[in-house]
Amino acid sequence: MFNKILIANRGEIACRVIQTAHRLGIRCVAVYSEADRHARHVAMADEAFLLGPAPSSESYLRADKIIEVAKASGAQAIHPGYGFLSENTDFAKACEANDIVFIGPPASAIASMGSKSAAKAIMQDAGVPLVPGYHGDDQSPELLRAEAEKCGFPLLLKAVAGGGGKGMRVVEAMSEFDEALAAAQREAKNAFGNPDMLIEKYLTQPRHVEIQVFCDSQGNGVYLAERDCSVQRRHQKVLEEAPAPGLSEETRKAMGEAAVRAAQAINYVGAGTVEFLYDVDGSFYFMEMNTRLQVEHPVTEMITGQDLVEWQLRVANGEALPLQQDQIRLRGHALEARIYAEDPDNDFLPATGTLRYLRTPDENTYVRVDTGVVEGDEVSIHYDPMIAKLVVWDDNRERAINRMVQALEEYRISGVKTNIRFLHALADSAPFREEDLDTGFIGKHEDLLFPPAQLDENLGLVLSACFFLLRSKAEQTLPADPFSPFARQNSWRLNSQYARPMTLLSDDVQHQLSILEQDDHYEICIGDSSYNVRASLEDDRLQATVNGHRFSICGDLHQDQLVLFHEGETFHCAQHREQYGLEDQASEGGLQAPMNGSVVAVLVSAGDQVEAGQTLVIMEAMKMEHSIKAPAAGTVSEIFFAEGDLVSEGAELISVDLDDEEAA
Ligand code: MV4
Repeated sequence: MFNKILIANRGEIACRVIQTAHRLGIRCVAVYSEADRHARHVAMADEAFLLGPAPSSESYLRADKIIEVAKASGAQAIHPGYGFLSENTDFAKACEANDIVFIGPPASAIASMGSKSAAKAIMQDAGVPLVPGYHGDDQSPELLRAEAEKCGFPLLLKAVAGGGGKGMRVVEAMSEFDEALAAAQREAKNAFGNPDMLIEKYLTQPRHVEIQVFCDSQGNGVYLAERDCSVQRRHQKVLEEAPAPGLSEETRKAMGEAAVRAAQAINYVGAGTVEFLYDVDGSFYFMEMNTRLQVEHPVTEMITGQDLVEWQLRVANGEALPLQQDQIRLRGHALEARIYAEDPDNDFLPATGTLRYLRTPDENTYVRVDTGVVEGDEVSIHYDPMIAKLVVWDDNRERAINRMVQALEEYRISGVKTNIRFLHALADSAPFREEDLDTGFIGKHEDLLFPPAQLDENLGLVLSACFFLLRSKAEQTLPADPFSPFARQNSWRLNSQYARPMTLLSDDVQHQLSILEQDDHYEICIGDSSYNVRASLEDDRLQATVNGHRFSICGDLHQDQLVLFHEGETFHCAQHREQYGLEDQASEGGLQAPMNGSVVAVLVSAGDQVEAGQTLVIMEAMKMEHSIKAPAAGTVSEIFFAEGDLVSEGAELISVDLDDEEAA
């Protein structure tokens, strides 16, 4: 086996490869960009080399530098992961030219799958079923019309050079054909530099079912069952599972054998995936082949009990496949949900920010988390916004879904928007549970996938108030917190009848609460509603009984901002305070942003003389304004931000030279 390999990737897949390599006693060389200096994959590796600036084109796509690092570090092989250089024929060739093993298929096999029409021709010869249609070189409009006529409607025009759904057009009738063809050709020419088209019968409700194949360099090939990846959004997989619900043993065998024929037709070596369209009537058709280890490989590992990265390493090392076809057994059902930093309520716009609070479900036989990030990491614009893959397994699909729903509820992230609630709604939806799957699933069931908040707003406010109170009580033993209600010893603590007001801001609305502490419980009033509450807080978990209803709920309190995690959803609120305390500000006169937010107003200019307590800057976070005040009299020396700027917590906003007598 290799002594040392280089992992030409980042994030969860780099970590995943390192984990198996270490188990096999192989040393790992990581590469990283400037944005990834402190990344988990770098920390896990035995050594790591800087490639360059954050953009992939200057780091993870720099084939030349990566090969140089492999040679300098003595790595015998390179694992490319997925994405980046994993399906780059030039890179595979460059490895070979430098006597480094590329842990993947031969460059020629990658190249064979580059063109859709060429791939279809190879598959036809290998006896792999194709969607009826035309994939010839003759692209004359007359011939294409005749082929369209032969194929029937609806049909699909696909760019020969396309992929991932780009350059596709559905044609419903011959009367639309000429115009659709011209448009599709124009689009394909612009996007891929090649206007050539395929014609296919359009399947209206297909499923995406793909077979995991593996081949060794002795010519053996096996399939490790299938994955159903029908739940996609804009050609982006969201939820994957294995085995495919409802697929018969015969279909699995036929599809698996077709996939192995497909791989062997291109002299494949290593891990590959053959994607099929699976039609409602049980027929299946070759779609494309991915010549890499895929993101969703863990569901296959869970149902086969095999480590596919270990298989890759063994095969790349020239060993025969670890198992023969009849030794591959399937057990139970696995699901994978891709947790993304994105905003489902804003058209799934990628989200960025700091993973301020990050808790994952406990891992065991049933639950696996593949991730490349830790709490405190930054999710940047530079790379894929996937935070983690949550993988679950159980004896059957229903149990596996229950595990998934439970695990999503235990996955808690604040600081960056995520799709966790969306995944929770999806996995728990009736049509998903009922196996009503096809590639249109998300579009068809939108009404179920964006449910209104489940936690009643008043309840959320009451629980939040408890969290604020109990956290501040817990911090009482620490140096005095001037905002703690318990700092008001005279009026609050000693007089049990004093009702303390609390202002909470949620969803842009201020809520006035009044809290009366009795001997062993609180009476909390919001408007006309009154809540009898008993509560305790241990670390980040609040146990509260509200009018007899018991909650066990976690929260992340940061400055004045609280996020409560409730059954996969989050409840956000902020405690309103009159002002930011002078005591909080740096005594030297450097005034820092107390939280992430934006600058609403800068009320002074450089050179201005200011008095103690004078408001200098107004910030806004979560729609609430905070005044930044001068800690003492002095002169403004520099202002670092302007109105409208976004600032990060801790950033210096303004500096004030304090007058001598004050500064001492
Ligand atoms: C199809 C199809 C229906 N009929 N081909 C989309 C991506 C590309 N690689 C193949 N795709 C499709 N090809 C025929 N003849 C429907 C799709 C399709 C799809 C396929 C798999 C997963 C998600 C999809 C979403 C929309 C359309």
